[in-house]
Amino acid sequence: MDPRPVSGARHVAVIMDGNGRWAERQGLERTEGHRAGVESVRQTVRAANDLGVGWLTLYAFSSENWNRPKKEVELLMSLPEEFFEEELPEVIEKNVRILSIGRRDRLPPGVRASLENAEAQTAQNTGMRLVFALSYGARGEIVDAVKRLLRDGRLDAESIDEKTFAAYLDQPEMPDVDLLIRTGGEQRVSNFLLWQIAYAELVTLECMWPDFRRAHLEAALEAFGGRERRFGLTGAQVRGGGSP
Ligand code: V0D
Repeated sequence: MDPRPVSGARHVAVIMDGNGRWAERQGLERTEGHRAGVESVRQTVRAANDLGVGWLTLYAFSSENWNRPKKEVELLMSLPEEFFEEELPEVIEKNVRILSIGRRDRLPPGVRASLENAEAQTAQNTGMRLVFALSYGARGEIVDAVKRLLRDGRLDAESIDEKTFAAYLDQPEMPDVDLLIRTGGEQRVSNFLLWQIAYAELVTLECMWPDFRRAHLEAALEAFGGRERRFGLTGAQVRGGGSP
């Protein structure tokens, strides 16, 4: 079993929204917001690791983001390599394992290569799982899972349950999300991790992603720790002490 995190949240997922608006507000190009967002990624990865989070999943690029202006997509696609150039030594040193979800066949060869290099170099690591969602959409992930399941051809309909199905998702080992954080003020799920967020607590922040720091993560985890999760049961059932 994973060691119990200080925070109580085993899997934290983040929709890193508000980069473009952060930049436009100060008269900068949207791409400057994305660049600034990389610093928040660095700080958040460090903080999550320090706080004992077991899995951290970051929504970096959706399957719909390919429709952004060409210049913006090009800049975004330069960020994974930039990130690893600076951060991979520390990631390795801290025993963090890099993983990804999403359609990697759609990524430019250079991005794919640097991602696969990072995955390979950290494949034996046993600490925090750092998952980048790239060219990712949750409905697409579920459709891909159905395809793999059918191609596999071993399962008859009666033997499929939630557990066997989940093993065909992009990362079979990924646990359910405990805490989903969205920055940038919108209160939407935007096709991120639909299967895995079934019982997640949702924290939405007005803070734009480039302004997100360790203290925001700590506050969100604090809010999470203070909420009672009922998984469809009554409060009395969850707390125990006899049947109602
Ligand atoms: C821009 C805010 C890190 C969100 C954060 C390709 C949008 C900065 C990565 C990254 C992006 C991705 C994969 C990987 C290592 C790092 C990243 C993109 C955008 C889109 F293996 N930040 N980051 N990727 N932004």
